[in-house]
Amino acid sequence: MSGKGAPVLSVKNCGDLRVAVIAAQWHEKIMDGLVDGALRALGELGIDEPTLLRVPGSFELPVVAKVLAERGYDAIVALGVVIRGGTPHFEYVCQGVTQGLVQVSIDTGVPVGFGVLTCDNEEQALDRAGLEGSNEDKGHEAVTAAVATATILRTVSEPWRKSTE
Ligand code: DLZ
Repeated sequence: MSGKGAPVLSVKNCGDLRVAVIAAQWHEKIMDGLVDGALRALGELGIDEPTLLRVPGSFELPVVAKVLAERGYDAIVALGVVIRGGTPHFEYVCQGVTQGLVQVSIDTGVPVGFGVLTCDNEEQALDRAGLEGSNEDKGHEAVTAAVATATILRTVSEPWRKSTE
């Protein structure tokens, strides 16, 4: 999947949203880039006190996302890096985390930003990690998408609010 065609999102009036970032711990350098990008995006949006939780691996992201969504967070951002190995384990972890996070967002109505890199090798992941020399910044992107979606959902329940002005 190419990063070409990504929208430039304008997100306003979101400084009061409660946002949690959950980050796996495998592949430390790449994860550091994703977490930095996510926190930078939150700062740019005026969300100054996000919750940041670390879980062991990407497979553990959905259960924590579910509990946080049920505790009243307006948006959750899940960050992880899964790199293909020589066994089918990669497919099981990717499928579990992806379906788990989709299920959390649909079941709870809380948007979950998908910042989980699923790559064939470390080079691909580094290119998406928001590090110096990376072409993409998926932690930043996942925050912006989740918060944008939360503001849209808020205009549904509070129609007098505008999400982009
Ligand atoms: C076991 C495992 C493997 C092989 N690879 C990764 C990976 O590339 N990225 C990641 O986030 N987690 C990996 N894990 C750990 C699983 O996500 C999970 O933490 C363990 O299977 C324990 O439930």
